[in-house]
Amino acid sequence: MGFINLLSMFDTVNHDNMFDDILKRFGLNVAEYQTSPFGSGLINHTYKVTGNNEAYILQQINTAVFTHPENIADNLAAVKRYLGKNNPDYLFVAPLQTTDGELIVKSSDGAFYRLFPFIEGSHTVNFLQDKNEAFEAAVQFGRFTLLLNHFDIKQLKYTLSDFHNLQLRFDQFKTASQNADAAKLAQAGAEIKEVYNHFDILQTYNQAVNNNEIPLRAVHHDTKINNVLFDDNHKALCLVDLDTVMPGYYLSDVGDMMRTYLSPANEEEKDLNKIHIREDFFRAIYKGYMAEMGDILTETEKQLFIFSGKLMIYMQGLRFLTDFLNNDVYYGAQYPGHNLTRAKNQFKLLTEYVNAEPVFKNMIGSVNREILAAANQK
Ligand code: GN1
Ligand code: MG
Repeated sequence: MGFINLLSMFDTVNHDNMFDDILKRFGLNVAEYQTSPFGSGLINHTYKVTGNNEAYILQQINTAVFTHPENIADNLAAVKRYLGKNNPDYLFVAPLQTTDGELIVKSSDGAFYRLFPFIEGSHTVNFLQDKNEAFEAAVQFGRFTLLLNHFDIKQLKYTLSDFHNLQLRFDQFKTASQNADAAKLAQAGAEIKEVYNHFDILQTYNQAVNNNEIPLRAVHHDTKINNVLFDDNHKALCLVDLDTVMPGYYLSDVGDMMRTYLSPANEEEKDLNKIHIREDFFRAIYKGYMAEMGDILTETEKQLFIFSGKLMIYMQGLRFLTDFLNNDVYYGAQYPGHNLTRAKNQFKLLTEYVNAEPVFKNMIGSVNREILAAANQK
């Protein structure tokens, strides 16, 4: 943490240091490139490498989280092979190979890195203001799972086991609350109560997954808006941050879009009054995702569309709260109580979301009627 803060004090990292060895492995003449911190992910550290009229993205994998980085490389290689064969025009941003044909490089201090091409003319959106961008993103995440519909997901390794397993997240929260000191428990009293107020979410989740009511699919698992690259005309170009591509439920992808696109204020917002639901963004997500996945989702999956948002908002609230109780070991904290503030934010979002459910139901009905009418006209 301290180290990365130090780095960002300088705009550019002089390359005669830590990254030289890594960039050399990719055949780059390091004297020609400069490296600077890039992006805002909480888990991996990302840099942009520029020079020689080209650009790359260099990323250090957080191996405290991804304990088997080779699984990430294997997954992306398998998906790349499949898409390259079946959908050659699809822009899949896979890591580049070193001159030795490796997809991941271990630096002398034991850290793991990979290098991606920088997609020219692309930019990321950190604050979603345009519902068409929400639509574009939803199309991209839907298309990804659609194109992999016949890909054998047994080829995918779990890069993080039980990543979106809500029962496990709940159990981790329980353990954390048993171990936390009294002061922290008192501070988090209202949020702990919220966990139990929304216990029905855990029950619905368990019902769906324990009875195999919904299928596993190849999903992205991190659908926040800055994991989609856009062009200057606000059209989505492709997906990035593919480390958590693995078998999972479509609920993860749609639900995390709900969690991160619907409110104009993001998970860092301390002023809870700024958190509210932009209903037209829900409509955009539904239209975009269903345009791709509408024909392959099962009826049971479709019935859980609105539930997906509750699932992911609740899960993130649990995760932030758990980390607060665990002294911020996972997400880190920029100020005391940071993860409790994030948890409060997510539980406020959950309340707003639940209140909007009747509106969401109506919207789904009206979009479905539109789709049907359009189909009848053909
Ligand atoms: C982490 O690193 P980043 O910001 O892409 C986390 C997500 C959370 C998110 C919350 C591997 O993602 O699951 O939703 O923080 N990723 C991992 O901001 O834990
Ligand atoms: Mg991520």
